[in-house]
Amino acid sequence: MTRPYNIGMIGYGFMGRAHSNAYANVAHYFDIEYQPVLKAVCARDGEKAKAFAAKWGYESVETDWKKLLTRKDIDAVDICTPNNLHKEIAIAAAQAGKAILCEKPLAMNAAEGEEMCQAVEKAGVANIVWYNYRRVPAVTFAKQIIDSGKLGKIFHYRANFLQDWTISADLPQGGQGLWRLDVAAAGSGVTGDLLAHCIDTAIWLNGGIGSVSAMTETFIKERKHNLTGKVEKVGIDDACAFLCRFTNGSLGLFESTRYARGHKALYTLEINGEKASIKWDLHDLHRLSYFDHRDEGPYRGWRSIHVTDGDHPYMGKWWVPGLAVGYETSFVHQVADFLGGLAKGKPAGPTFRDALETQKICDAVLASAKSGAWTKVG
Ligand code: SOE
Repeated sequence: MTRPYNIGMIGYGFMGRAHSNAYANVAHYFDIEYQPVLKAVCARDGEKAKAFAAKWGYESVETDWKKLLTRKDIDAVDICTPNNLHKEIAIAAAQAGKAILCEKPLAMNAAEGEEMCQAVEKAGVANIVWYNYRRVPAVTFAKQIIDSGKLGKIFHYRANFLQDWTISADLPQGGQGLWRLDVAAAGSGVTGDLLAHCIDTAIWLNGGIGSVSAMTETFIKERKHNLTGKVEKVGIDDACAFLCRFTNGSLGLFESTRYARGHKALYTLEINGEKASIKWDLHDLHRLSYFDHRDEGPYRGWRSIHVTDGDHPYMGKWWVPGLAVGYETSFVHQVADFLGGLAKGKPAGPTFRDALETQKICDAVLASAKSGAWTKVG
């Protein structure tokens, strides 16, 4: 039996498209009881919201998110706004009894995130944060390999997220599309935007992080602000690198920047264990590199596994073996898992509580970069 599950989405930028595509397509590929209905999209600019609704098939438009939350025909609220609005909307949505799918990072900082966790837990509403990379089939496969014990004891975890889109000093900060450069809207720069992804994947694959030692840099110190028209100080971190100790004893090395000329969205991770290692690269997202020391001596080497077979995570739902899927499917998988979990009474993660851990690590990273000292998480 299937039943409708009405989505009210707040915001309609890049992530609004990625999420809408997932809701629109999930039932074509996955057998789910709750079938998403694109019920309403909400944005301050009514004309733009209407155009978005027409393009993606939303049934109605709201221009005030508070009004959206009063609607009885909305089951779940998807928060795709800049980070500084997550807390207020999520708490109000929880109080209105709505399930919540919130864009990453959960909040501006861990204190805000804690309030959000308490609100959803008190209201007992389902909640998830869009850390989508967990659900790239090759990354989910990495999780299965690690959980099966094939790597043995893990010594090293290494991750990068490299981009180059903010190098020009002429690029303004603030407003639509560029709020990620405005500390008042984003909370931080690459730490909350990009490293948060790497941290979420890392703690999912390799467990908790106990302490960090970080450095950050803001290469362009002032930019014109789109909302005020004035040249203003830049408050975000343009680049951030940190060392850390995982609670399982392994060592971590993370780097993110928007100043790595030539790299657009190069998220890479590598894990070295006693018996085997794995590597993954977002630019080649359907492959997982695997090295197993137990292979017969002369044949030992890195294999590049094309993660497109029916027995690879999620892949049995797509095409025939050998045919790859892309970035957008990680969002489809997240919706499938969330709704599948809902039907079973146990919605999938990362929940707000899981994402709070990432937020605490981001806070420790920023605090360490400021003080220059090793900093404990939490
Ligand atoms: C920034 O450019 C960005 O769009 C992030 O906000 C996303 O979370 C990341 O997946 C890709 O890069």
